[in-house]
Amino acid sequence: MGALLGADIVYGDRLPEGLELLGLQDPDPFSLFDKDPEMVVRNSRPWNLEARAHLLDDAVTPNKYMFIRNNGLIPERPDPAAWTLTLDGEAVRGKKSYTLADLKNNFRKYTYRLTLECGGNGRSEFNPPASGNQWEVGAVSCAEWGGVRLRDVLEDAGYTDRAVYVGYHAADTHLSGDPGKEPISRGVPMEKALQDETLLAYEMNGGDIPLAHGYPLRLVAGGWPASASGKWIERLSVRDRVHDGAKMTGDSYRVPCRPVAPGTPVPDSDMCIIESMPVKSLITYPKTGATLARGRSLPFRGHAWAGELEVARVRYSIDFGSTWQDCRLEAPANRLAWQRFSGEAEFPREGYYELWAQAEDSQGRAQPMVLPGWNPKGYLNNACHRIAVKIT
Ligand SMILES: Nc1nc2c(c(=O)[nH]1)N[C@H]1C(S)=C(S)[C@@H](COP(=O)(O)O)O[C@H]1N2
Ligand SMILES: [Mo]
Repeated sequence: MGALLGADIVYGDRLPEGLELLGLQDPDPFSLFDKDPEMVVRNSRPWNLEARAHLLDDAVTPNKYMFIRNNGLIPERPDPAAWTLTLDGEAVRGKKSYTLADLKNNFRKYTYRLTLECGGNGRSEFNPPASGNQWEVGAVSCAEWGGVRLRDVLEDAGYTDRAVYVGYHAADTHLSGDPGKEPISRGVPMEKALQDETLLAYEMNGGDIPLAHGYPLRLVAGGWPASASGKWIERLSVRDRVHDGAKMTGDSYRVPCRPVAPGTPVPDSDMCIIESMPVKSLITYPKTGATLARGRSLPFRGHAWAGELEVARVRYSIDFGSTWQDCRLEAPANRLAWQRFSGEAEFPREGYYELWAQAEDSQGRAQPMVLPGWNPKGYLNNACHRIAVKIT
């Protein structure tokens, strides 16, 4: 440790067990993870960072603006030549392992833009407050992921008709340091695992996946809570039951199957696993607080997404939701990619305004204007996004 610090640790023998030296903690997560300094750090152990709305303006989110969500400690940079992926579980036909080279050479490569939103994005608004990272709006991204179809690998290994769920096991370590405990081990039902767009990705935005985002191999299940998209994947278990790994049970990534009054205790049997994420949108230009001279119209834009569904329309309001007008809405680059919306707002006179956006999915469900259904861990806040605008 002294070598790392470049100095002798004079009272090193008296250091209480488990205490980390301040000098070994990286004070600058932005350079550590190649993130823009405008990103917001929500936690340093484990590392959790989110974007601000205006940083998410790109159609394809670059690494520097991608949120990071970790439940445990990021593994040391793995040796890609030594990395293997093993398929096992009650419903696999034959246990089988693949090297990264096997995956790259023996399977067709697919590239998709996939929206990943943390199930807890927007948690900070819940009342009574929910514990966990106090995400505002920026725990969402739409990067371009390249890799093999999970389906192709599952079919290569073979699975029986008892297959129900694919659970992941990864190389990150539990905060306690206990090697017997996994920080998180979630997954997806077979139906989602077999979708065309569900990838075992080895590339992000045309290069290697950055370490914090799952290098060298991660699952990407777009449109579902991003916790289903395991990073640093070493093992996939084809289960004959709903996967019961860490954070699959209790209040983790589960919500009351039917709405409850805020603060109500919910019996375990009434909690359901979050699957497709609800419709949502974000105004990414201009930045909140924009000022504009009277008589000019304000061009604005953003992205909208709707889990497994397409976004059918996006509307905007400048009068606190009393009246709405349609935005332009583009088709997604591919299924499960977010969609660009845009418009020009006209303001009748000088003063303070808010620009609100509201998206509606292809089944006619629209974003609520205020906080939706309370749940113990503060998931699925898809309330309308607003920005402040001043006309001078
Ligand atoms: N192995 C592993 N995979 C993981 C996690 C984790 O802690 N460990 N966090 C999950 C959660 S909760 C989210 S929201 C996404 C975040 O992905 P990102 O950090 O690449 O943005 O990764 C998911 N995959
Ligand atoms: Mo998450």
